[in-house]
Amino acid sequence: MTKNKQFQADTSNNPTLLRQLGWDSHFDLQVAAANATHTHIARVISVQRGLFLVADGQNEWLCSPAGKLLHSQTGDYPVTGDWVFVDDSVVSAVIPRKNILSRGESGARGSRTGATTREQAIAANLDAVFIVCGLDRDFNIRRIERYLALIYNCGLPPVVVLTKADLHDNPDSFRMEVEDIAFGVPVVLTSMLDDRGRSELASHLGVGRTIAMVGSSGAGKSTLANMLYGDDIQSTGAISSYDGKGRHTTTARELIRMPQGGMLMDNPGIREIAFHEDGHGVESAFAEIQELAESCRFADCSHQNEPGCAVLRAVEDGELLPDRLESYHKMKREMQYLLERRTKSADRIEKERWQEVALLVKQIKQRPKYK
Ligand SMILES: Nc1nc2c(ncn2[C@@H]2O[C@H](COP(=O)(O)OP(=O)(O)OP(=O)(O)O)[C@@H](O)[C@H]2O)c(=O)[nH]1
Ligand SMILES: [Mg+2]
Ligand SMILES: [Zn+2]
Repeated sequence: MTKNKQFQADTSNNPTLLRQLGWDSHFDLQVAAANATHTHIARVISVQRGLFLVADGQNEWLCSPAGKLLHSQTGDYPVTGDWVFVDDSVVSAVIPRKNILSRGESGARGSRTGATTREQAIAANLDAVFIVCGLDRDFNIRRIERYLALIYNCGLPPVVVLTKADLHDNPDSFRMEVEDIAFGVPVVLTSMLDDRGRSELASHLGVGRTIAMVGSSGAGKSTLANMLYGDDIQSTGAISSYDGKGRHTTTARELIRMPQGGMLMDNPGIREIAFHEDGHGVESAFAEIQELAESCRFADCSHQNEPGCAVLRAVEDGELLPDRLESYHKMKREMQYLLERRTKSADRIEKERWQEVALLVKQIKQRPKYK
């Protein structure tokens, strides 16, 4: 089969193979709406130096982005997990996503260029996210809280995976600590030494499912991928004994096709966690505070110093940890900041638009009239 023949007609897509890579009826509808019958469909399984490694269930090949994608400012630049239209070896468009996991806005980064937006996106079209945290110095309950809020914000179901359980005699205490802040979220203990947690995690995979892993460098994501796969397919790194922080071992994001069916995405460590401006991730992540708040005297209680605040009372009574409330306030403030920033920039855009219109009107008025 020649290269051209292979990639030109839509009939060359095998629907069964696409479904194994995660294709479902949502995308059928998107394609029908796009009215694009003569393009090949593939999934981005990794992004490497501006090139996309794509797969259609039969082949894997590298593609470059079409010019119009490079200059797009609307955030529809392909990320790992995206379904794309490809013409030969050029990705021409992204099929509208079901969801996107992104790092959110990071206040410190300033510039709102396309490149910045791209950098924030981690993965598209997911069914669940594993929050991977090592039971060594990596363990940090406040960080897990932030990941939970981030993932809820994206509308995705989280699973907390506590790796390196072999380092403790009683790892269950960590599991319970996490369960206390992550209501109804599965918390799974794993260890590469005895495969515990393996079958429970494998049950989240399955044909058509896509799961991404997030967590700091050295948390044990690649080790987990290997354990679930049943073979060493991802390279792992040793932790430097000096600071307990892993070196960045996995540098290219990659969707791995799992023997259980489904795809697992091994991410490089996300060191920074920030938020989207929209969504109710904080509320979902702090469900118990939300519930207490219903008993506050004032409906708009900020739980800081108001009389009749049920949340503050719960802290006094020892039912709610002060750290937990502080964490809630901190995330709320961050959200507020992002919201304000967005409103401000929207105002500025509006202002600039009117300036343009005014200029245009002026030019029209000045134009000599020909009769
Ligand atoms: N004792 C113990 N060590 C583990 C376990 N899982 C991972 N490790 C070790 O932790 C280190 C980091 O593991 P990786 O799987 O490479 O971590 P990663 O999250 O993929 O890191 P990046 O690719 O840098 O994001 C390696 O030295 C592993 O051997 C475990 O269950 N028990
Ligand atoms: Mg890794
Ligand atoms: Zn209150």
